[in-house]
Amino acid sequence: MTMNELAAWLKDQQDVAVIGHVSPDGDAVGTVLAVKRMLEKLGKRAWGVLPDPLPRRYAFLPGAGEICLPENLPCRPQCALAVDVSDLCRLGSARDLFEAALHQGVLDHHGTNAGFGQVWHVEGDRASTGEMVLELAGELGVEVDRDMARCVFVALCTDTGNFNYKNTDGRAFLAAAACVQAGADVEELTRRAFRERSEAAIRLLGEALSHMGGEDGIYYTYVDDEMLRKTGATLEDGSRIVNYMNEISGARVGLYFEQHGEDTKISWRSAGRVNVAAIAGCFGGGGHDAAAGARVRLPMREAISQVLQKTRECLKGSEDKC
Ligand SMILES: [Mn+2]
Repeated sequence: MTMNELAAWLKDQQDVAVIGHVSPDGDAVGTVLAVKRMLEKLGKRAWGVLPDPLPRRYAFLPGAGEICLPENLPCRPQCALAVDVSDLCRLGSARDLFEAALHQGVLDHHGTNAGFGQVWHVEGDRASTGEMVLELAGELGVEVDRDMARCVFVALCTDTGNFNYKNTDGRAFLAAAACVQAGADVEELTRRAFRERSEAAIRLLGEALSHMGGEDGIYYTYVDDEMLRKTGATLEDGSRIVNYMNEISGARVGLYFEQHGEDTKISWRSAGRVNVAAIAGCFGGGGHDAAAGARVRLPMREAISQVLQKTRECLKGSEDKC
């Protein structure tokens, strides 16, 4: 359905759980918060729900303290709206909540989103869900206040790589301008959400960089339990290390591996032409052309070896096509 129809559908709802995706990023958190606030302004009851704990770096955003895990919701809202969620699996532990809702809607920008729930508005060519949420506000007739603008600005920054990625088009900048005009404080928001790190996080970065490997345009590094113990850092502190692998001259794909008990979590970043979502898909994951992830039930060493091999094969394949 169109944005206008989704807005009309939302206006008919009374109580809404606004749900983001597993491993929530700034686009998920920012849009959950902004949409929740919009619905409240319309006199509805709304809850912000994330299937995984809120990353600390977004805890300063207005309303973040009220976000809850599905199991902590005080009631079962009749309506569930998934934002920035590309498919049912990405709802993780919030999937039951979504599926049990009488009314189920989706607002998203992932090209791979084929639609789920009962109603959806998906625009695969939009850089972020944040951008779409500004339009939703317009359709709902809600004025974007400073708190919403701050949340949406962080959403825009996250999915455009602070307006660096290829998806950064004129619409992304127009959305950013609207946020700034509505009071988004660029320096403070970007510092707190993206630049500030704990000392332990910087030490962890040092550990990871000293263990990097790679050749032929594929660079990788990893974080294991031993590094976390040594530095006192948490896995969350490693979330941006992958970008360094992608900044190496000549890099085509940057990779980052994390140990999660028996699982290994993998992050891909593409420096340009390579569609890493397709590679992540081979391991049951997904994402965008330039940034993707997957989680596999393999020890890290084995995961690194399999993923490097597959990534090499895919690069070879994409060269053949060029
Ligand atoms: Mn997004």
